[in-house]
This record gives sequence, C-alpha cells and structure tokens, in this order.
Amino acid sequence: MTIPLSISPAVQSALDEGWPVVALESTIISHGLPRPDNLAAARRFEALLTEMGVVPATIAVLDGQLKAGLTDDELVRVANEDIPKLSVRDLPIALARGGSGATTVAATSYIADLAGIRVFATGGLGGVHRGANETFDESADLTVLSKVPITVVSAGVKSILDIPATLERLESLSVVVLGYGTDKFPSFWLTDSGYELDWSVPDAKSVADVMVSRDALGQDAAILVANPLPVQDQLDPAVHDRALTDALLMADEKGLSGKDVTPFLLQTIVGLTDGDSLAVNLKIAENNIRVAGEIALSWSSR
Ligand code: PSU
Ligand code: MN
Repeated sequence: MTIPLSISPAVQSALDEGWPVVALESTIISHGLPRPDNLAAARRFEALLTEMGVVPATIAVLDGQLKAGLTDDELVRVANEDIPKLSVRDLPIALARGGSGATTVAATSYIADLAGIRVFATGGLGGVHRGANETFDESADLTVLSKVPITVVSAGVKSILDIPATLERLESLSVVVLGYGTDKFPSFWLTDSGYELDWSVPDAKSVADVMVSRDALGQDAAILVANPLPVQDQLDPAVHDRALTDALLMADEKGLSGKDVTPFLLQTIVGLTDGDSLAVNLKIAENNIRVAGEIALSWSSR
C-alpha cells in the first residue's frame, strides 16, 4: 500500500518550487473553537498566510486520505462535521476505515513531515497534565515531536497543564526550545508562565539558522518556537486564574480521561471567562501564524 497522502496542487507546486509553506492543524478548528467562529477562523488563518506570500497547508484526514492543503469545501467539512480528534496512533485506524478526522499537533506534524513541509503554526501544544504522576496523562504531541523534524510555533502550553513538567519532558525528548524574543516560556493566554528558557532568538532568520544546523546534525527532533502574546493582549491574569481553578475542579469531578480532557478544559474556560479566552485564543493563533509565515519565508529564501 502506498501512503494515501493527498497534497493540494497549490501546496505541491510550492514544495516543488521551494516557495514558503506553513502547515496548520485542524483540531483547533474542530475541537478547539466553537461553531460558527471556527470556520471563520480557519479561513482567516489561511488568508493571513496567503497575504504574506506563504502557502497555507491545513492538515486533516478526509475519507481515508491524509490531506495537506484543503479546498474551502473541505475546510467547511472540518469545521461543521462531527469528526473525531486524531493523534498519530489513530491514523492507521482512520485510513483503514476510510474515515475522517481532525489532526492534533502530533498528527499534523507527522503528516506535514510526510508531505515535506518544514514549518507549522498551532495555538497551544499539548503537554504533561497536572497529576500526570498518577494518571500518566502526557500528550503524544511531546513524544511525536521527539521524532519529527518540524519547526512548530506555539504560544507555549496552556496553564491547564503542568508547565515545569512539560519543559522537563521537552528536555528529555531533546526537542529544541527557542523563546521568540523572550527568555520566558509563555503559557498561552498569559505572556509569561514564570518559567525560564535556556535560549532565546530575536527573529525569524535566527530560527531558520537553527533549522539549518539541526539538519546538518541530522537530528530527529522538532524545534519548538515559543512565541508569547504581547502583554497588552493577554487574558486578565485574575480572570485567568479563577477560570483555571474552576475548570480543573470540574474536569476532576467528571472523572474525565484520555483525549476528552483537553477539549473539555478548553471549552469550560471559554464559558467561565465569558468568551474572553476565546478572543485571546484567536489572537494567539494569528500571532503564531504570522511568525511561522516569517520563518517559512526566511527558510525558503536561504
Ligand atoms: N492545547 C491547546 N489548544 C488545542 C489543543 C491543545 O491549547 O487546540 C489541541 C491540539 O490539537 C493538541 C491537542 O495537539 O489538543 C492535544 O490533545 P491531548 O492533550 O489529548 O494530546
Ligand atoms: Mn491526554
């Protein structure tokens, strides 16, 4: 069986010509944002890149095909159909059944790499959950990033997770972590988690330089670019802390586990912040997409 990978004509010609391409994930569309804002956001994410002269490649699984680059009809399907969230381990099952699904950071990175795409923008990466010492709940995003040579731009990880444990695991897994214009790891809705990073880069060209030396070393792991939201755009820290405490308590009371934990926490926090977290969420995704676009431009102009 050959890999059922379907690359859109626009993405394929950009890859052939060495033009800049940025992969976008689909779980943020299907599970991370509510309808109908999700479809508008998915279209805006692509438009932001197109306006920069970068080709967007939204990644998903549709009818048993791994897709890199979606038509507008396909974006509508991802936004409006009740499709499952697929990590890397779910891909063989989805393909065998001819099924569809939205891809997590892990699955998006994996498919983008199969397609030959080097740069990927997401909102927030999965990581080690609080209480993981008992539940073992650690996102496959981390282990997959130890094996896939992609550059992911993320606003750190959300404070729903155990941030220091996530940073420790990124170190164990030899994932390169670069603060983008900062030496503090961002915590998604908040500019600064309070945790220090070892390395900071000032601009997109410096990230492309690290990609070049990473390739020269033949390393397997990804580069994580931690891109903070400007402080004036962050969620009010008091609102944030209250919503976080309540959402974690509610997830605990429900006894959630597995892949349902992250979407539940994200949706609950949108409700608890009267939608403020959602507005910030969109700014974060856009901020990351712009930086990923600049990195892809710098990478393709070497
Ligand atoms: N964290 C966010 N927003 C998201 C996700 C995580 O701040 O939308 C999504 C991403 O697709 C990520 C996935 O890859 O959740 C991780 O899920 P889990 O924790 O079940 O591995
Ligand atoms: Mn999990």
